[in-house]
Amino acid sequence: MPRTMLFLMLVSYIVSCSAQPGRSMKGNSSDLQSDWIWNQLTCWESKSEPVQIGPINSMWHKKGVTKYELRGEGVGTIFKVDADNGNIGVYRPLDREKKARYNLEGLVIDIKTRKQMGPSTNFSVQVLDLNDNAPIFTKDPFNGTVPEMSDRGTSILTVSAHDPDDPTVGKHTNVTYKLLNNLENFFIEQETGLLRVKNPDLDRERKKDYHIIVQAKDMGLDPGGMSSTATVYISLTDINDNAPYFPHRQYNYSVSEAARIGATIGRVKAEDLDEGENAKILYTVVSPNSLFRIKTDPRTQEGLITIKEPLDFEKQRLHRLEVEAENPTLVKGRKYKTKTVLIFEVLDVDEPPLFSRDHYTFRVSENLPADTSVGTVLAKDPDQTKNKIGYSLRDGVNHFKIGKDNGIITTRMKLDREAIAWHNITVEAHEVGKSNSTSIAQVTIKVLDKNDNAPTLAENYNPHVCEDDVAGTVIQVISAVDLDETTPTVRFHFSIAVKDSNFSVKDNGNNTANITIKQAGFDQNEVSKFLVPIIISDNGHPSLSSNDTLEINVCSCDRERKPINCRHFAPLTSGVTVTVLLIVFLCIIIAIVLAVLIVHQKMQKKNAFVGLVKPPGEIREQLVRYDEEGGGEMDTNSFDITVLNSLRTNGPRLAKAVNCPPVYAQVRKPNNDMGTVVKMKKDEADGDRDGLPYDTLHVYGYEGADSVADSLSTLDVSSIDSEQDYDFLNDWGPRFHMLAELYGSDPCREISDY
Ligand SMILES: *[C@@H]1O[C@H](CO)[C@@H](O)[C@H](O)[C@H]1NC(C)=O
Ligand SMILES: *[C@@H]1O[C@H](CO)[C@@H](O)[C@H](O)[C@H]1NC(C)=O
Ligand SMILES: *[C@@H]1O[C@H](CO)[C@@H](O)[C@H](O)[C@H]1NC(C)=O
Ligand SMILES: *[C@@H]1O[C@H](CO)[C@@H](O)[C@H](O)[C@H]1NC(C)=O
Ligand SMILES: [Ca+2]
Ligand SMILES: [Ca+2]
Repeated sequence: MPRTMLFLMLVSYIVSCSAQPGRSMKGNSSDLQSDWIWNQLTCWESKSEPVQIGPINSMWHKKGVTKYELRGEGVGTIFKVDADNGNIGVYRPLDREKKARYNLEGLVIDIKTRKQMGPSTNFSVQVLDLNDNAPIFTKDPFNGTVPEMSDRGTSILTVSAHDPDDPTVGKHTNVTYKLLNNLENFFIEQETGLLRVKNPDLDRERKKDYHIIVQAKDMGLDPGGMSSTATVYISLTDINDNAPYFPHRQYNYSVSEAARIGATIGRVKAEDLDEGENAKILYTVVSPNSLFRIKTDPRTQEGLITIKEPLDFEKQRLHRLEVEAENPTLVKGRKYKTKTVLIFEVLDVDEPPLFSRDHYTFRVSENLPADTSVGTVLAKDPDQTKNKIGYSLRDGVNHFKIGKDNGIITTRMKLDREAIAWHNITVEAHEVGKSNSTSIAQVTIKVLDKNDNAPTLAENYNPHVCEDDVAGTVIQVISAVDLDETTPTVRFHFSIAVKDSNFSVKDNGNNTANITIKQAGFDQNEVSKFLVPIIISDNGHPSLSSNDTLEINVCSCDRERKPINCRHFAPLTSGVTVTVLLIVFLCIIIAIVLAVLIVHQKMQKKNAFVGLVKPPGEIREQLVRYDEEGGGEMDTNSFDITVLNSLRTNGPRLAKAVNCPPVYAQVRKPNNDMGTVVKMKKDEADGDRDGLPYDTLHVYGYEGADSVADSLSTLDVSSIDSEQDYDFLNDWGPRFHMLAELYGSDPCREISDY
């Protein structure tokens, strides 16, 4: 038995594909029952032709009766077993890097019964490594940066490669690195793959990008082995190692003198070989007291030159400007400045004429004859050509003209200060022979006053004297106005034109005067009005004066000198006040109301208002008053006059008067007691200027016998007999004209009837 085993082992060694003795000779006798005998089975990868890797043997095998069979991965394709002797063959190339070990099962099968004989055995086939893989770089390409001018040995980056072969076998995965180009600038540590700078003078401004090929090889430093390459891109980063410089010593510019303040009039550029932050440039003007400014255009790093003050060709034609440029950051640890000169040539621009002043103010007296000189304006051509200047007026040509060549403004007519006190005109200057270059100036001409207007009364005075005024009473304070300029020194003097025994004019010395009564005892029945001529003069040189006449009415007055009755009243002239108009208006309203009342009553049937009289609660107060009418027609005997007298002495409280001109003046007076009463009431009414025209009904209320109009009470009116009863309205004056027309008959016929 041991002899057989030794033999089998020898056979196994011979048929193994292993070329390395001792590796596969490991005996396996773990199977205590010794049912199976086999050696460790191994196979080299990548064998292209079939190989036998060794037998498996079982006690149960009987030649011709049983056969060997395999189960497991790759059985039938990769692995096949000889049915008689148990030899295992490999029929396909293996790849250790894909699968390093195959697990298989060996069996013994009875050929006839196809039954398994004895136990099976598990065994494995191990794939042996060959160096069939080159190292693989982890990246391709590698990118790295390093500042320019870096010292020798400055590390840039580490490349690395991985070898998939079996690291336990030889130097199959022992990778080393080397550079295939750029050996003068860079080197690589062969074991670690760390790439470093070799040349310390790498200059970004000369060459920025480097393209390096790096090789990775296995088998260590031994010759041979497998290799691969990768690319490394190295980019140099900038350091500030270049100072800016101006390509030229001098730059020339032309600039119009019309250039606006703040406008860019030129650009200058200092070059800097660096980039980004290191190429930023700061410009400064170094010429003293310059009217130029320079600043950096952040986009282009150019210097933009602007002006602080306007350029003037006529003043200075050339400007020299020294400019410095520098990096704001240090250049290789130091400050460097560079300088250049900019020359600006100012170009002439045709400028419009320039007035000696923006605004002229002249003074001229009014009333001077035409062609009086007012003043002179002056304009000049600011350009070198010094063109002749022509003048014209833009407005004010009605009153003024201007000398085309000399700018002298003269009047075209007499000026009237009282019409236009200020003339604001515009003068235009243009260069002769050119239409497009004009400029203007404002001219204000003040017209000086002359005393050419006499003073007049300030208003239409309407004074009156009262019959019981005493001597010395001031009946009116008058003042005056003057169209001429009224300065504080202007004085008006008042005097009476014809010496008068009744009135005097006393000048108060403050541009007013008092009209005073000299002697008392006026009676309007004697003289109803006075005309007092007054002279008003001013203190101009020469003095001017005017004649005015004051109309003074004589009136009977109450205790406060309020006129009650004046024979003469100022006619309604232009001096009619609003109050008077209002009163007239009220009178008309009353008349209309009255008319409406009458018409209304006329339309009532008699029996309709008979009923009205009796139930007093339903009658308005006005109607009750009508009911109080006095004795009525022919009832004079029973009429008590004292009642009326008491009413009279109780004052104007009841005597509400129409504040109208003497409308009752023409009423024909009945010649009995009632006539007296009515006259009295009428006088009261006439005299009471403040009263409202409420008295009408009162008068009606006391109408007595022989009334021409009969009772005016509307309660008594019948539509038949009232036809002719309103003729007296014609006599009531113009205020009742409308009523008279409505209800009266022809006044002339009526008068002839009396
Ligand atoms: C590396 O650099 C190359 C060339 O400069 C470029 O095409 C590539 O995109 C870069 N790769 C990376 C990962 O930056
Ligand atoms: C003219 O100018 C004067 C002074 O500037 C001014 O007081 C006056 O109101 C002006 N008159 C007119 C009509 O513009
Ligand atoms: C003028 O009249 C006013 C009152 O109306 C009086 O105060 C003044 O003293 C009078 N002037 C003279 C000079 O009498
Ligand atoms: C002054 O008034 C009286 C009446 O009061 C009159 O007779 C006389 O003519 C008047 N004198 C003058 C100058 O009007
Ligand atoms: Ca640089
Ligand atoms: Ca720089």
